Amino acid sequence: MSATFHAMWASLRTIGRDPGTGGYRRYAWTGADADCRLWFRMQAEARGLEYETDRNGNQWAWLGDPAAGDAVVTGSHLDSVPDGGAFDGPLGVVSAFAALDELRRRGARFAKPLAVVNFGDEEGARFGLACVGSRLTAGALTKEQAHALRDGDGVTLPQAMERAGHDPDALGADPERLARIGAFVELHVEQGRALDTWPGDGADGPGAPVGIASAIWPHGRWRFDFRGEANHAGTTRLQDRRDPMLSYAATVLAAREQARLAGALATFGKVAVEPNGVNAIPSLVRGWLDSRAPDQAGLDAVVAGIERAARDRAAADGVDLDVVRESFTPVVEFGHALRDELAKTLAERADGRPVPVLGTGAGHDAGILSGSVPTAMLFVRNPTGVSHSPAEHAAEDDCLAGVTALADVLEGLACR
Ligand code: HGY
Ligand code: MN
Ligand code: MN
Repeated sequence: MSATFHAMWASLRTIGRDPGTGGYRRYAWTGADADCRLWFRMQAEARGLEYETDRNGNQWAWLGDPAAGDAVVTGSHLDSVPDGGAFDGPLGVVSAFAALDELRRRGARFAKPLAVVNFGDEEGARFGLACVGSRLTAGALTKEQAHALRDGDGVTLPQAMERAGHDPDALGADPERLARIGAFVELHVEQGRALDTWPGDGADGPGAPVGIASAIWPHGRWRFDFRGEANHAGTTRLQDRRDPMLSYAATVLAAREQARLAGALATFGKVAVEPNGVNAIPSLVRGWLDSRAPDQAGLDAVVAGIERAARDRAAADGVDLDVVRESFTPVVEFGHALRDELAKTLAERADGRPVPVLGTGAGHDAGILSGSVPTAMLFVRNPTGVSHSPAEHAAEDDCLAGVTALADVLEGLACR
């Protein structure tokens, strides 16, 4: 198993990787994305799997006839955040192929169709909306809404897709495809340290290599547009300024305080300034807020508090403010039946020791699909908890334990 895992990891590792930082830039419908897609197709065809790209640009590799229905599907995404890590997404896709290899090695007899999937544009790094491929397929995003997306250079999603050879007019819900899926299981590197610090059960010390997801926090992205008045940095008196940078800076600090008070999370990680000159007071400052909370009421309260603080400060600065929600995912509670079936399978394979069940604040395609098909997630230990960073890492033994666990649950779901 480790040989095929390593071979896949090595062949994927260099695609879209920045030689300076070691981080990844695999954005939707770019050259790096095309290279990832070619990689996926080669892995599928090397295994004799039936390869297809669906109307929304998601890639599927089938073992067995999809039309038979009740398919067991596993996979994740290959795109990244700007300067992201190697594991977020790819670990789930590589592990899916490796788990299939392992089932074949075991001589498993497949009673249902099985597929490996790569969902397109999960991170929304280029067009701002998370999980575009799975949202379109689930009908949570319309073709018209997708066509309205544009990147920071003004390129629309349809233009980018056409340049990449994919028909943007084909976009849309795919209920027939979803109706053929009996279960979707996504393996993902944990984006936190819950598994690394999981209390031991006496026989073993703390920590566990693999866990099962219970829920995903509600979360979203809001764009704050602060419009002031461009002017000369060297000649404009302080009292004469309408400086949007001040309003933005105060809002960033207010976001941190609101989140702290509410036991939630709020991050301004992306900002765009016009005209962005050292000696010019900005005319416009655009800041993107990512906020998440354990429940919807908490999220609503945090975002409302941040927006209130932003409006108060903008008014004081003589600055106009528009706030636009660009992405939102409601709370996801993974279905207990599939979750408990996975927990039972993994406990049986671990001499009865229970596998951790844990929630997360990170969004995933499994969360989007959970409204349409039975979905579950497996997490692989991340010893530092760091993610969305070149420093993201998971130990080789834990990655292989994840493949074994995924093979075990797929065997339980798809094989007789
Ligand atoms: O932002 C997220 O939670 C995920 O990485 N898309
Ligand atoms: Mn991510
Ligand atoms: Mn991810």
